[in-house]
Amino acid sequence: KPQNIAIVGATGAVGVEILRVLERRNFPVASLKLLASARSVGKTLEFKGKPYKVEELKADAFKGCDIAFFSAGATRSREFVPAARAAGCVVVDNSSAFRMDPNTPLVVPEVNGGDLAKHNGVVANPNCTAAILSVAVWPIHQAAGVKRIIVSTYQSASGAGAAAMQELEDQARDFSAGKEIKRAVFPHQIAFNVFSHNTKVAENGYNEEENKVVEETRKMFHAPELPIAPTCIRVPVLRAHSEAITLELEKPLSPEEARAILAKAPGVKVVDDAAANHFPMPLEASGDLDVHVGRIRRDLSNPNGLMLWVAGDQLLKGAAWNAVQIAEELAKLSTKPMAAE
Ligand code: A2P
Ligand code: 11C
Repeated sequence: KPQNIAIVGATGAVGVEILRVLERRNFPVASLKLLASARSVGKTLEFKGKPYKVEELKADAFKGCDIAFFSAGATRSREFVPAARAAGCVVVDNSSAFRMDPNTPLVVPEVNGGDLAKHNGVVANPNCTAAILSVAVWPIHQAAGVKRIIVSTYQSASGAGAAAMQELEDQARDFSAGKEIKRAVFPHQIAFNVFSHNTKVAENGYNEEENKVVEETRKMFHAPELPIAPTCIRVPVLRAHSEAITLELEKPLSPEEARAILAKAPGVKVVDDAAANHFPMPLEASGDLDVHVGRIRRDLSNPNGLMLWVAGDQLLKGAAWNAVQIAEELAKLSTKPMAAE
């Protein structure tokens, strides 16, 4: 049945993509409410060729809504998700606010869609790096048991929002024109540079992004002790994150077997043409709902090792698409006849 939808953070990098994915999937929309800060009141955004006015996010905005997509940061989620729930709305939250709450499912449908069966009005959408990692690693885990994950990331500007993407473009333009480079969003120059992820480094020596990758992947895999060693890095790419992944498995898995498993895995596209030196690239992964996986090869330093190179659109599988996919799965569950007690 068509749903009454609200998008919180509709003007942001992820919010705009949610609109596009709802169109692309022909999601049954009865009504659409676009919410953002007071700064955006007066703006309009298009959905299926029609203009919709952006309204200010307020607690009373959720009356009559069935599903609210939240993508305006954890502070806004903590403040306004309770109002959405009180209005009877199911929330798909893209922020980190509820991800580690034991009563909130944290879901990538290809990995742990079954966890959607039990929620209390909020489903959390994982961190984009964790989502992309888990889509690629889960099928291998099913086949050969992953004992340890080592992952280094190459994260695009889009992970830090629309203003960060603009900053990369502006810096590249200013650099090329020989002008002084200005910084506002990132702590360091992003154009023609690479730096450690721009989140705070915690006491354990890992930054917040790295700690999220560890905790959230463990939660989705139902593997609370799974050893994961992450290094999260920002690179001057506009959109789509890449990840170099080394897996230690319970039993050996040949690259041929891994390729066959990944070729059949939902949400995965194998891009692995050694002859043409053609492997996953953020430019090609951008706009694609699937996570691209390639460089599928042995870890020559470990008989039970396997290595992968992955690129996934962080705004889509890492955020907007995963959120809409959750809503699609929830709709399927709610239309299923209830099992007899
Ligand atoms: P706005 O465009 O009005 O600032 P991004 O991740 O691309 O930076 O986007 C963040 C999203 O969160 C935007 O839609 C932004 O709206 C929204 N947002 C930021 N601060 C607030 C706020 N205080 N209240 C409501 N929405 C907010
Ligand atoms: C980045 N992955 O690329 C982050 C953005 O936990 O939702 C998303 C942060 C999160 O900077």
